[in-house]
Amino acid sequence: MKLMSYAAVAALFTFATTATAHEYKVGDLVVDHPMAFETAQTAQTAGGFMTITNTGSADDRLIAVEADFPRIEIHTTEMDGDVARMMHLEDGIVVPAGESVTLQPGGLHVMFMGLGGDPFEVDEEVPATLVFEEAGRLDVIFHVEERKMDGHGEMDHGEMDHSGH
Ligand SMILES: [Cu+2]
Repeated sequence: MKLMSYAAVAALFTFATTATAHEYKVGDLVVDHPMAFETAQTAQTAGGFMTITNTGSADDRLIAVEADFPRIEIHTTEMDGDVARMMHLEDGIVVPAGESVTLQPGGLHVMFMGLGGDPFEVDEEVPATLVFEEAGRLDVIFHVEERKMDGHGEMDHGEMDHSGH
């Protein structure tokens, strides 16, 4: 009886989490929950976030992201006084062997550029291809989620200083 009840709980948990979490694998890499926040109608850019885990014994590197936008860059964010400044990472993001790297608001992110009047809307699915130096190409879906206005760690990319490019 006890085993069955644990199994039932596990099944419920799995069912409940698959609604929002999604995961992709290529080679030794696991990409967890690629997502973006909804944008304003006039936004020209949107940030993409996810966690990349390298289960292998060799470092890998996210070198590019491809999707149906005029331009996509990999950015990091640095504070310059009170101003969050985004920097284009020309060499991409290293994912060290046995470690995870998280792209999140206020830090590393994918920048979809040139939205051109077609904002990201809640529950929209944005297909993209992640290009890794070693593991190769991985098709993923960035799921667009509601932007929570709680003032914690959220950024309006449209108002950020891009002069670091
Ligand atoms: Cu950016």
